Amino acid sequence: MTEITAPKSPVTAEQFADEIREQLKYAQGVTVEQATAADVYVAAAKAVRNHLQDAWFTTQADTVNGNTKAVGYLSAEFLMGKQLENALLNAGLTDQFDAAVEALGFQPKDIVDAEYEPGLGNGGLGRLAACFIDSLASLGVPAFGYGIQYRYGIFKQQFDENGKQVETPDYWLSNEEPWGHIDYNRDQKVSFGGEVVEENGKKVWKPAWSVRAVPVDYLVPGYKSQRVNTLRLWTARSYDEFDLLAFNRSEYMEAVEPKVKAENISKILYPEDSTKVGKELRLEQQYFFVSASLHDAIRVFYPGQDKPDLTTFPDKITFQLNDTHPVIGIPELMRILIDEYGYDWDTAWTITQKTFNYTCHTLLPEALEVWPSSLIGELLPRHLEIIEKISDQFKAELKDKGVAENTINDMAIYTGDAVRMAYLATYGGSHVNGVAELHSQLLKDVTLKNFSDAYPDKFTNVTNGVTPRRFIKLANPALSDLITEGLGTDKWLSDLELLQGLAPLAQDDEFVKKFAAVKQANKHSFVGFAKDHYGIDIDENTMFNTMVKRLHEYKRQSLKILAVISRYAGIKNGTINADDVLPRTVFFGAKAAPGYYLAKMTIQLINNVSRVVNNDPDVKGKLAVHMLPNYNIEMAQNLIPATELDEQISQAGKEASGTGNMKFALNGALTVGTLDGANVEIRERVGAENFFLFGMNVDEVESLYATGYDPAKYYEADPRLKQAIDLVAGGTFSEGDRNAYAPLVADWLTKDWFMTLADFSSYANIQAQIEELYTHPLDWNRKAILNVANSGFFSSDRSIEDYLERIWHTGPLA
Ligand code: 26M
Repeated sequence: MTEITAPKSPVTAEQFADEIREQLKYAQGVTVEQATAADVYVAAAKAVRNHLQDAWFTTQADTVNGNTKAVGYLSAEFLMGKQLENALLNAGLTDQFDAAVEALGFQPKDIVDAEYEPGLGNGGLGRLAACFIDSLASLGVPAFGYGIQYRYGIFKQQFDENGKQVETPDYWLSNEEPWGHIDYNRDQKVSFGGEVVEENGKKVWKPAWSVRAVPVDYLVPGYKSQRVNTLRLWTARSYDEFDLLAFNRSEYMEAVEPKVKAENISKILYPEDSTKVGKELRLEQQYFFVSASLHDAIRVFYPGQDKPDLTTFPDKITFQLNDTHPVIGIPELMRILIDEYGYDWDTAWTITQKTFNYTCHTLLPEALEVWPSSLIGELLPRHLEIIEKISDQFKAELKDKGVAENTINDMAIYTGDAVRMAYLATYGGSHVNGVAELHSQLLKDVTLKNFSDAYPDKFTNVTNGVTPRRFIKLANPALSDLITEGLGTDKWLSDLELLQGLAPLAQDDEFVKKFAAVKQANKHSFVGFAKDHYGIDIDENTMFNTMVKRLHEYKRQSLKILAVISRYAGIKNGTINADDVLPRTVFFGAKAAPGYYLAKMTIQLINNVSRVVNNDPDVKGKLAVHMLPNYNIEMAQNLIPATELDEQISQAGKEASGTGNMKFALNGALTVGTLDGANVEIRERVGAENFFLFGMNVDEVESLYATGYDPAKYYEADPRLKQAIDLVAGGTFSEGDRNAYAPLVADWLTKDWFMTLADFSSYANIQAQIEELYTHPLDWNRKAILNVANSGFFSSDRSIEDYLERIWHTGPLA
């Protein structure tokens, strides 16, 4: 762990208020009297950004001139969340800001809330990238995040009167965005299409069209590190403002077509998560940001050099491929080295392989990207040739290693019809990692088994983590204060294993009561938040039970809603004595990919269960269900600290890691979960007695598949399950319409690919244990404290330390 010094207080509150006034006057052009909260937000953002500027310059200079290899994190998604509070915290300006805006006649919270959350990611993968760049800066490691500044982020989710998801565009740039520096003078040209010709025995790519990649730089301040790294997001611009020939033919609309086509590339984030879409525009996006980023890195590290010695490139920067989305970077670097800088193939290959590493974030075979060769050939003809040659070289290498012919064929990068990006990434880089112990093991044993047999040393694990700055300090200030009080220091914010010092306090009843009071206060705050944002009334004296994540069959929101329905039915028909029922409020939050039929139907079902249950006087005070719209980082920061019971109930062997699970444990929720992803490690660390485990493990799932899985058997065997499914099928949640959920019901009874029904009984049974414990608040909270105390491992700082040691082989700037 690097020594971290406390920041000096650079300004007084009065000075900071003056800086805000100055921004209002000269940048916004409004008087203090005219200023709204939105104006003050923009002014404060610019003021705090100014404070980071010198540290940003110094960090850039040290990155280029020092001898510490930098990290390039290539990611199609960075789900940053709101920036102001985080920037203030890391700049050490929080107190000055609070006092300054009060002096200007505003509430700090209103100013912070005025920021519009950028949604440049889908879920876990994008948020992980955001946590990682925070940790890199906090550890003082020189790093660049490289991605796309989409004009439209993840869609905003609403529900219609039938409870169906409705997606609306997220035009996050419609108001002034004060954080990004657009830098037209450090643009890159990215080309597409055309053909490859031979000139003087050399392959020459003659592209058909090009776009201008313009960087927008975001400052990434480290917490107490005095370092500010760069997040460089590319926006696509046209070189031809309009087509003069078309214009002269008076085809006015056609004249702007090239501009439209070019600017389309960075227009929208694909809202799929864990499915490949195989769309041309998606490949254009991937190549666009990767090509621009690689050229940018060469520009940065070899300034003004026409003939740089790029054999040193892997000593300057190591690139992490965040899933397969940036993997086209491997043939692109080959092309740059060979075609643009004249290196021979073998030298180029050595450089390329040393430069890249690949993180896999899935186990679902359908999520591993495979691109049709025809598409790559049309869009990137030179790259397809290079990929074919890499594929041939790979085959020859495997043959030399004595790998069997049919295995070699199974491992093909290029199949003739298609290119398998995960295989290209595995061969084309130095290391491959999974994101939790179980996941990395399954990658080696199943998904990439042949590769792991051939290259055992390439494979490693780095368990995910989350930044404690955003997800404890900012999200849960009350708990943060209590932790600091309990430990006698706030150093835990940059050394999260210090939380272990809280473990003895789980036996101190006074501390446990304080901890319980913090949770209650957070519940109270969330009640207010929910009233403000969703107009709903929540009883804070019920157990807050939460399941928030993308909607996917493997995550099994179905299991949760079926258990809720079963509980509802039980109370209604008296099989459960209403007096014995522990009052619960169940929160769901989940976006479904717009084309994912069963996922959207599940959302509709949850909304309608919510409507029926919340309006039924028979269960009033016992059970309430809320499907909160538009789950995003802001909601996570408000809901996680208020949650008492967290659901991590994916089918074993399907969730690569999960990171929500870590955020909940660190905020003192108990988890009900399966042995999947990082749940396994969370349970090991917090102790089996402090985790509600249920369901089949990976081996049991496998053997059930092998012997033939028949979900109907489970439906017949557990009357609670049968009753729940019958209510859905019978129209209870569709005003009598028996067809409304027929596809969902049919899927449960005949396919149930993720074995929801098989795990139902075990899940329903563990509820008794959960509720028993909850009736003993001191015992419950002792366990919750032990979850906090033993989850320090799940800091993204630790993840980054693991990457540094196992993969990147670099460290902090001197
Ligand atoms: C692919 C093609 C086209 C459009 C979108 C995609 C795509 C986008 C995001 C595919 C997958 C995407 O994300 C996968 C993901 O979020 N995986 C999650 O990664 C987390 C961080 O490692 C893990 O904690 C989760 O378990 C894993 O599901």
